[in-house]
Amino acid sequence: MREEEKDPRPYRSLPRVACGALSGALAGFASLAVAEPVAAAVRPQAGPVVAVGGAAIDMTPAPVKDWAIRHFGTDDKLVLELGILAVLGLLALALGAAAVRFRRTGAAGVLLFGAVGATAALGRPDSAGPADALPSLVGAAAGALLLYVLTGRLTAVRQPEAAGLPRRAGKPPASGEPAPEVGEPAPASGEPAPEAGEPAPGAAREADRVSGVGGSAGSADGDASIETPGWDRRGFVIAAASAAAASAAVGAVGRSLNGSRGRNAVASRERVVLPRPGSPARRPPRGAGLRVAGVSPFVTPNTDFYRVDTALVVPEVDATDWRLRVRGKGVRRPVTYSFDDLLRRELVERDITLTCVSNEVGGPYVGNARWTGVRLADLLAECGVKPPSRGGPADQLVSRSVDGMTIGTPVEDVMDGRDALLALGMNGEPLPFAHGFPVRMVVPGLYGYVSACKWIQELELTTFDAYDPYWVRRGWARRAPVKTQSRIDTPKPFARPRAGTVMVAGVAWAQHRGIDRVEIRVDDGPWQEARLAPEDTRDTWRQWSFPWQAAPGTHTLTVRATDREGRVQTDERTRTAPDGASGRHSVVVTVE
Ligand SMILES: Nc1nc2c(c(=O)[nH]1)N[C@H]1C(S)=C(S)[C@@H](COP(=O)(O)O)O[C@H]1N2
Ligand SMILES: [Mo]
Repeated sequence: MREEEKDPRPYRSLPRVACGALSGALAGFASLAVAEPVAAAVRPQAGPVVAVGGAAIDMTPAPVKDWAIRHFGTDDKLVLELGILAVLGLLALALGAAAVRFRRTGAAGVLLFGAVGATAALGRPDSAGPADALPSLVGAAAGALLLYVLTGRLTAVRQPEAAGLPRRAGKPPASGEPAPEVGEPAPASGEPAPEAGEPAPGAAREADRVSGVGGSAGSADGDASIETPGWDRRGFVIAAASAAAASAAVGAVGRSLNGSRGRNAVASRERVVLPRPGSPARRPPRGAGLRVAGVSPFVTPNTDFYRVDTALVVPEVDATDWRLRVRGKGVRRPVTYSFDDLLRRELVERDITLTCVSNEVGGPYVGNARWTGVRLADLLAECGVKPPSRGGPADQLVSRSVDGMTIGTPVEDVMDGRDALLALGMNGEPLPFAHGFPVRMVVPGLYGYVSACKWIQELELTTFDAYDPYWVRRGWARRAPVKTQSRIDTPKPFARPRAGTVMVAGVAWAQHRGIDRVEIRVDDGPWQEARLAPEDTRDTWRQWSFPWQAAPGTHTLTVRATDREGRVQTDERTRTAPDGASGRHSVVVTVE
């Protein structure tokens, strides 16, 4: 108390500003909460945070995105979403604090945020039309109204009949009764609750008027004859608490509506029974998976398979009403396929290793799975499509996903006899949602961003001249065959193995060309041949191992692969952009 007596003004003016800030936070919360059920009715992806997050992802320059992927991995989206909420929260607090003084401006500010959200939603590539603006707009309208009402409580000046009231009390006049607000919740985080008997907090002017009478704990009586315009603390707390409760309820309803949408998709996935493939995968040769501890398993389990995409919310598509359209140059007439149409075709099953162009040398964005699907080349041929080498007018196949991703693949590659698939299954189960349920593309030999469209819904035949898909517009190469690469899985960097025989092992890949040899170098020594596990297909990675007679000391192990076209993995280090990292993986270990 003593401190406040010294200079009461800043402290006295605080609680009201804090309540303003709290109003701002509540208005933000209400906006997002009200947007939930509206988004559930319109489209979950049209929700403000998802839309703004999606726009942020799209506007992020490639190097920053690469950095984010590197540092946060698959958590990059969570980090982004939390970041957006944190920024929104801070802005809401500031807006609320300002709204104590400028009530209309505060409310207008909330509407402005709504406009930003709506603009982001309308600008999303998967936007379904003007309705996408509704979640942000309706939410912001609710938030603006709430802020206006709450700050109204803060500014409500007690008119003459208030004279004689205990200064902050919402209670009937009672002479000398201690102000009842002692037990009230603190108005905002960390704000000390004003103590009983303090003068009514308020704008500096009001504080001036009452400053002579307060300041001593427990003496709430003051001079009842002074007119003390105050604000209705009790009314504010009640209004704020009800608003918070109502927002939480509305938000919860919205969430559950969204959830039920998802449940239909989940149910549709559970109903899928993949028929036996007419063309099963060849059984991998014995020994394709080495028995060496620490090496990546030959088949990557679905739960461990890397995931790279721009989707803030994994699309949950109901297979029952999923359709794939095929249209564009050289397509006789546009054709639409349902999920059942695909299931009725001959299914092929193939082991194919998928790699991301954002994979650093030695990085984790590579996995090998057994995919079940239909032959993409056959389906295109049925629609009248011819590859450029046979006179077809389209050289680029653009796949579009339900979330607006566009991916461009050379028509020639898709139709040159390789196992380009519209995949429905991954390692014996329907595609997991995160990996593209109900249908995705997989094309051996090409990085995922130019071949592996998940949640696919359209195939458009066009040309590389006429159209640049999503990543190409962001500076990545139009065409991107996978570079020959190898990785040391064991020992791990900075491991401390015992001297003697140390098993060095890992994987090497050069999809669609095949791996011919893998060599290991210890420090600056000669390249030594590693033992290669038998090849499954040239579209899959190969494991390799090398029994190293390790002498004590710190050593650098380096690996290089040579593909079937005789190309040795280059030593020249490049970044991932624009067409995949090159260079050799090495690991430093200390032998004890
Ligand atoms: N719809 C959609 N499909 C997509 C992407 C995406 O962002 N959206 N990313 C692509 C990239 S860059 C890669 S490497 C692969 C990754 O597939 P996975 O997540 O199943 O491993 O999906 C491709 N398909
Ligand atoms: Mo990728």
